[in-house]
Order: sequence, then C-alpha cells, then structure tokens
Amino acid sequence: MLQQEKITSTSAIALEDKYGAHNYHPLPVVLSRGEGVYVWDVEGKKYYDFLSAYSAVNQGHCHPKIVNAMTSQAQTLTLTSRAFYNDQLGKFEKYACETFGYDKLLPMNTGAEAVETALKICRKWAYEKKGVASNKAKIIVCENNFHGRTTTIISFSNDAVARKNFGPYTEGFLAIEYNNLTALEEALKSDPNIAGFLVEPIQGEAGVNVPSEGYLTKAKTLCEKYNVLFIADEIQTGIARTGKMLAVDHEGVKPDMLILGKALSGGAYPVSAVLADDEIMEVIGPGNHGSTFGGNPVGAAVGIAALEVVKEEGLAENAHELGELFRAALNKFIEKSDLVNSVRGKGLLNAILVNDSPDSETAWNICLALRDNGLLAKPTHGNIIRFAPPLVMTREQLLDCVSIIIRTLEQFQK
Ligand code: IF1
Repeated sequence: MLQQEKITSTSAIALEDKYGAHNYHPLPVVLSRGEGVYVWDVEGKKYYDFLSAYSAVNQGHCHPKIVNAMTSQAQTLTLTSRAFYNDQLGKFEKYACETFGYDKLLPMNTGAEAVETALKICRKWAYEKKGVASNKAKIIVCENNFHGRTTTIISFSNDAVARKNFGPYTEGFLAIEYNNLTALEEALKSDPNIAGFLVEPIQGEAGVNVPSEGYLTKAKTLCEKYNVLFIADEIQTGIARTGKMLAVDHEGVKPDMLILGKALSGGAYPVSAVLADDEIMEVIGPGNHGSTFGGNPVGAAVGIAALEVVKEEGLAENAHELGELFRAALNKFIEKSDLVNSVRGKGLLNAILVNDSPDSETAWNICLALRDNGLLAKPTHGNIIRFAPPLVMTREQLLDCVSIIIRTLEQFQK
C-alpha cells in the first residue's frame, strides 16, 4: 500500500506541479469534499462554491439522489459497450427526449464530443438531405465562442491561446459577430453550402454575453428561411442554469439540434448528448458515430436522476428568483462603486465587469480575496468574474454570499 501521508494544500499543489501537465492555472485552493453549495479544502476550511464546475454541479455537490443512482448502477453493471444493449440507456433516452421535446438522442460523454457529434450530423444532413456538394458544407459560428478544445473546435475559435500552434485547422467554418442578425443573414446569403449555425444562447466563457431579446428567435427564423440547421450549445446554459430548463426557452425557440452536457449528470459523471428529430437524426446509421462509454448504463442512470432532481426541486424557478435577487443587490453596490462597471446574466449565470484592464491582476486578486473570505469564483477573460453557484442555493445562503462578495469588493475600492 502506498504510504498514506497526510496530504496538505501545499503538498497537493506540489504533486500536480511535478507530475501533472500544466494545462491549467487553478486558483490556489485544494478541495477535498463537496456537499450542496459548499466545498471544503484539505485543511477543512469551508467555502461557498460560486463556480459549480462551470455549471456542471447545478444540482449541488454530491446530490444524494444522483450519487445513489450512480453507486447502485456501478455495483450492478458499469459498461457493456454498444456492441450489446443495456437496460438503462433506452430509459434515459426516452426521459430526456420527453423532457426536451425531441424524437431522438445520441449519447456521448464530454461536451466537446457532443459538439463534434452535432457538427458531424449537420454535415451529413447537408449532403444527404439538403443536397450540398460533397465536402463543401460550411457551418457558421460566432466570434468569441467556446465549444470545447478538440482540434476541429479550436479550428473555429478566435482565442489565440486555445488555437495557436495546433494547426493545421479543420476547414468549413465561418465566424460572424455574436448577437448580429445582419451579419448572420449576410453569411446565410453568401453561400448555398451553409449547413448549420452553431451558437451559445448566452456566451459563457466570453464573459456571460447575453444577446438582445429576440436574437435567438430571429436567428432561428433566418436559419429556416435558408434551410440551415439552428444548433444550440446549451452545455453551460442548459439544465435550469439561466432560470428556464434551457436558455432558448426564454424565447420559446426550439433548436434543430440541442447539445447538452455538464449538469446533464449533475457533475457526478461525464454525460453529454445531442438531441434532434428523426428527419435529422436518421442520417446517422450503424458505424457512423459513437464511443466506448457513450450511452453506458452508469451515465444513463445518473442522467435520469440528474434531470429528476432539476424538476423535483424546481431548480429553474429557484435560479430565476435568486438570479434577480443577485443582480439587484450587485447593481445597488455598482451604483456607488468605481471598481465594478456592471453585472450581467440570466438566472444564476452571472458575471461582473471589473473596472480595470483585462491584463490587470485585479479580478484574480479579488478572487483570491473571495477565497480568503470563504467564497470560490474565478475570472473568465481578464477583468470579468463569473458567478454561478449551484441552483439548490437558498435565499439566505445567496444573501450571505452577496454580503461576502460586496465586503470583498469594498476591500478593493480605491
Ligand atoms: C475547461 C471554459 C466554460 C462549454 C460550452 C462546450 C464545452 C464547454 C458552452 C465543452 C465547456 C468548460 C470547459 C472547462 C471550463 C469550462 C469553460 F472556461 F473552458 F470556457 F464553462 F466557459 N460548450 N466549458 O462551456 O465541454 O468538453 O469541457 O465537457 O476547463 O476546459 P467539455
């Protein structure tokens, strides 16, 4: 047995520094336990989690119903591969299709895999249904998008850090300005080979960019006009995060393809999916696509439990109410602050814009101070701090967090 030395924050960080690839720059805190809206570090200090693993832990850390579903299935049957059927997948597919209103679901594991899946389906649909010439399909994406980190996905990213020195890049994408319908229509008109429009209903990583009211509705209408698939990446905005089951529900828009991940499993296990109706999904036949773990029984059982929790506990309604409260409280502070320019978001996906250069350390230092004051958050690009607690938070807990955030921001007021 390995000598079980008592791990400390320092030793844990040193281990990762020595033996782990340096593909992240984490906030210096080492977590060892999570429950609901709380996490604890290895020294036993308790924090509010205001990041929720980037909206994967919407149902709260280690939700008993989800953990029980996972452990029970894990003690029964973990993986069969898709060479055979299993008794959990069909139930998950049915439940998710009925929840989101689609004919079929293609199960994968990570968000990026689900995005890649949607891109492949879109291209195959273009060739076999729309009649686009072979290998000529184009997909419109938005500038400042974030859809994952595979080679194809970073091929259409304009984030130099995510993209530089990973070429040659996958072709067949064109980028337009987000929240710009004129740009979208011009792109749709520009090329008969356009197959799809991939869009985040709110751009998360770009800094919680909320588009104008009606953008999604008009974008979907334009896609219909030009026979192009409207593909919504709801991996971060979905599963009740923005105060509705899906962010597109704020406008009543039904995407041709819906991409889910993260909180589809409540953060307990990698589960992602693409949902579409038959006339799109039927372009996929045996051998076209899949993965070893895609549709495994543990992920399926976890996915059912995670969606049931969202409904049983009214998490979308709670996210809506607490989000209103959060932004109202922050706006009151902002009125008399020269440190923070604005707060923006929907439901419990919010961010503040710090009044300093994106290259400054201010947002980072504020997050370090928030950590010291018992709340964990992390800057997205430069001077933007994302605030996204688990959706199971109570009003009292949220007000406690607001006072921690304001007290911390006041430490940085000039
Ligand atoms: C990391 C960012 C957020 C996503 C959307 C697809 C994916 C993501 C809208 C891919 C994943 C995660 C990735 C995670 C940090 C986080 C993130 F900072 F990277 F950009 F949330 F904004 N579409 N987002 O947000 O899903 O393959 O990761 O399961 O550390 O890379 P994935």
